[in-house]
Formats: sequence, structure tokens, C-alpha cells
Amino acid sequence: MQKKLGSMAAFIVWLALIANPACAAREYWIAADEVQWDYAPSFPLNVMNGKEFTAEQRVFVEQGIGRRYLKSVYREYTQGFRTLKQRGAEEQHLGILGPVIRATVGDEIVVHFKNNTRFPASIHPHGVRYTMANEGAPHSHTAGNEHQPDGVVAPGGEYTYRWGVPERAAPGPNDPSSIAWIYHSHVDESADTNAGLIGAIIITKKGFEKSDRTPADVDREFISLFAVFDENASLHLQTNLPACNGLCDPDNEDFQESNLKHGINGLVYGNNQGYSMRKGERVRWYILGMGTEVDLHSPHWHGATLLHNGNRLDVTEVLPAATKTLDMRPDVAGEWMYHCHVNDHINAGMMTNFIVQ
Ligand SMILES: [Cu+2]
Repeated sequence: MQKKLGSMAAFIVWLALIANPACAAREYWIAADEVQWDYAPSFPLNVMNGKEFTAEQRVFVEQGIGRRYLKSVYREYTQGFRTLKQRGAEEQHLGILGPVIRATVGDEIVVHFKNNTRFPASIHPHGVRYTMANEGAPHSHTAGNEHQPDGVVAPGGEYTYRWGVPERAAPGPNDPSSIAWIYHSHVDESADTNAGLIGAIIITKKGFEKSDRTPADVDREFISLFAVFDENASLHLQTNLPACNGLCDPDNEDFQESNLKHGINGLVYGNNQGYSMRKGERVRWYILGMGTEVDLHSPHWHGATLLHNGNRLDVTEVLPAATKTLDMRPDVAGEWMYHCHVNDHINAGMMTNFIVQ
């Protein structure tokens, strides 16, 4: 009888656990895939002014390898990696970024990862709670760690990461109802991220989440990665070299310059066309940075202002691997410039438009 009651109690606890949405598993199927990426599909036109690219701009879209490169990107699949998920209109702005991973406090994030690229890869998350086996970064093998898994995945391999979402991964007292963290491959960190293996995790404050974990108090969310993709430092430089015309010496400074892609989500000179919203909406912007010393960016929105943790601004700043969450209430319709305000980066194409209807 005692035993029966015990197993009954265990069954009730198990039932409560699976029925309790506070313990939900947020399950994703994400692969690292090789794709041919185009930084400026509008070529030969610059979307910002509808005119042909100038000689100065052609350095970044035509010279050297040009505008199309082999890259590694994270892509989302249906369960069991059966089919590639197509992106909807609201995800168009994500560009080269991987799928958005969403959760709230108490959830467990479960990411089934498959490496379809020719190099080892991983998913290393920022902010959430992980053990060393779920870190997605190589460990020192000098300290008796030889047999401990680290989440680094060989070409063709698979791995399942499990990440917790405690309070310390969620918005703090001065944050809005959701915040962004970066995830990226961390085998050869610099080469992996320059190859394109990067995405965002959005954690919504407990009590503010909808069933899909988006925040209930905003109408629209956008993510922008301000980063200079350095194709000189990409995993795929050697593979991309045969596509080069003219000046193709990896040691030549002009060739190196042509491989610096100053983009917003990997798109230059207005080619990110997904930032579309309506007047009066509550719009949330998540800004991500990545890169090296040149990656000090100052995103600027024309025609609107934003709130960042209680401070008003129309320009913010972001450094490599840092993130910011800002809220906007657009009040003037228009097609507004949205660009990095660093002069050198403006000239190199770190700009696009956002549209208020
Ligand atoms: Cu910049």
C-alpha cells in the first residue's frame, strides 16, 4: 500500500510537471549550413538613392571577390531536421542571423544542433544557464577534461544543448519586458562568427510572455546586428578566393579592404528591406554587436526617438558581443534612414531604411 501511494504521488508530481507551463521545454532544430550569401542583391543599384554604386562604394560590392561569398549560417528546421523552415515577412529583416530562440523564466531551451558545414562548429549561448557540457566551446584538455563533452560538433555530427532560464538570464530591474542575448559558434570564435554563425536569444520577463514567448506589451520586434563581417578572417576565405576578379592577393591591403562588409544583419547599402511597421505601434529594437576593434557602432534612426532603460535617444552605441534593447513609438510615416553614424561605416554601406506606414 505504502509503495502504491508512493508511485501514485510520483505520478501526480510528474503530471504537474508536464502540465506546468513554467517548466516548458523550448525545442529548436538548428543546423549550421553553407550558403552562398549576397551582401547587396540590389547590385548595380544602391537602394539608398536608387543610383548606380559609385567607384568608392564598388570597393565593397564589386572589387575583389565582390558581393557574393560562401558563408556558414544557422538555419531552423522542422522536428528531426526534416525540412528547412521558411521565413515569414516578419522575419525577413533577420538577414544572415540565425533563427530567434525565445524563452521565459523557468523554461528549458533544448537545441538540437546539426553541423552540415565542412568545419567543426558549435552553438555557444550568452546569458542563459549552461553546464560545461552545454557551453559550445572547446575546453582545456590538460585538466582531466578529455572525456567531458563540450558541445563542439564535427562536420556531419549532431549534438543536443540544454540551457536553463533562471531569473539571472531574464530582464533586470531597469530592463524592459524582454532582452536579447547573442548565440554564436565558438570553436574558432573569430573565424566562425566572420563566417556568419550568429543569432539571437530573446528572454521575456515572467508574466509578460505570450504562449510563443514574445512579449505581450509590444506590437513588433526587430533585431539588428551591427558588424563588419571580415571575409579575410572567415573560415571560407580559401574557398571564396577563386571567385575573385583582378586584385586577389590575400596580403594586399586593397583586397583586404574589399572583404570588409559593413552590414546590418549582413546586408549593405539599403539591402535590408524588412524593417516595416505602422505609425503608433509599440516597436522594440534589439541591437547586437560583434567583431573587432573597428566594430564600435552607433545605430541612428531618422524620424523617431527611442527609450533605453528610461533614457531618451535617437542614437545608441554597441560594442562587440554587447546587446541593447530599445523601445520606439514611431509617430511620423515615412521611409526613414537607419544607419551606423560612424563616418567610415556610412561610406562602406552600414545603412538601410525603416518604413513607417
Ligand atoms: Cu559602425
